[in-house]
Amino acid sequence: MKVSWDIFCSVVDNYGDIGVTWRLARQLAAEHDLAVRLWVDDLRAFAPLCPEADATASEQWQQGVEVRQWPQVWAVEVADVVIEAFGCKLPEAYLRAMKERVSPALWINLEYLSAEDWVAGCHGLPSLRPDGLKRMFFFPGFEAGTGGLLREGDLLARRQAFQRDPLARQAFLQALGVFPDPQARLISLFAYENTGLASWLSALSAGHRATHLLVPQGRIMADLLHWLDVEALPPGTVERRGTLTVQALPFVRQEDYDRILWSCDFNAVRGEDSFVRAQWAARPMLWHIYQQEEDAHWVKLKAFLALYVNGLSPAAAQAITDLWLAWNAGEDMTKSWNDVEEHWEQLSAHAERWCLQQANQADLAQALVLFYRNWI
Ligand code: TRH
Repeated sequence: MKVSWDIFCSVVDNYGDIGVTWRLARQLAAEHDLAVRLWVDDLRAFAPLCPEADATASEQWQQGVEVRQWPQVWAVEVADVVIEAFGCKLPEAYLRAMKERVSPALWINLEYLSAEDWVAGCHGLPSLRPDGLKRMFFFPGFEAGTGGLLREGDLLARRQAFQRDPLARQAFLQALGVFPDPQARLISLFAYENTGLASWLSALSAGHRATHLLVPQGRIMADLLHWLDVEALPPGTVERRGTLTVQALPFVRQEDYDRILWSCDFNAVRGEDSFVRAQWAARPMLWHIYQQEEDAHWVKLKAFLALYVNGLSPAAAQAITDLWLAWNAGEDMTKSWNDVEEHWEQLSAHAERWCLQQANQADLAQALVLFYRNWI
């Protein structure tokens, strides 16, 4: 019999919680031959990532994963491994069933990704609860001693094959309705609301290089419309300002979002999952971090930058750091964008190097499976 895994996802906002857990669930089922159930409390966030999904179904099978809506009444058998994603709080009835289980289940709290240096020290630590249950803390991360990053076994090979094949890229973009000028640089933009956007778009539109900007539907749209001075930009629509072409895209399935990242020369991403996928795309990028209370996100942003710029010249490191800090503060991007353009080649080579360096770590699904094997 297959080892059974239950993954619990509570959708707080946006797509990160479901994005990460859906990706993990698929990989565990596909690459580790596990029986995986993904429990989601709000399936409306799932359907855009997986358009075959039925947002109203209490149970459905998608890509080898049993996807379940959190029910009103819990009467299910506890799995061998229980993943509580991002501290989402397991249902009381499920916890009671865990206490009654004859052989204990491994209970893992999968934490948010952070590059802070305390992460390796806390990764894998247990916490004993007053009710006798034990919960293990599992931290994704960028350095040895952490749980690593989500990365499917064949991801890099698929990405490299796609990037080496201009016809595959062209066919993919055409199917999306994207026909960039052959010399144009392609940039994707997935971000939260940002007051710095106008200055970046102005710098792009006044640039000496043509840029084709792809913007999937999302929270940045209002700032984009404001700068363009248009009322709406339905998916597919193209607007031109100076050397900048702006094109709205639909929100695409998760697999196709990867291909967008692979197709672009530069990717602006946000949150957690798109941030990791942009690193596997191996192109220079700009991260809009998810804002936290009391500005806790700044520490995380700077911790990642400190790792990421390793190996860049001081000037290139400063340029990319300034760009990321300006973006996340919603400040003027003109100077930092021009500085980044000066180091374009170096930043591009660095992105590939960073990707390969990160791929030396065991991936997160593999690390979880190993963690379970060592635990039993
Ligand atoms: O949506 P997000 O802002 O999610 C955030 C973060 O995860 C944050 O840490 C968390 O606390 C908060 O949610 C609750 O960004 P993220 O993590 O990049 O998730 C977006 C997902 O959407 C990712 O899996 C990629 C996917 N996606 C598509 O599938 N198609 C698309 O067209 C786009 C733009 C994204």
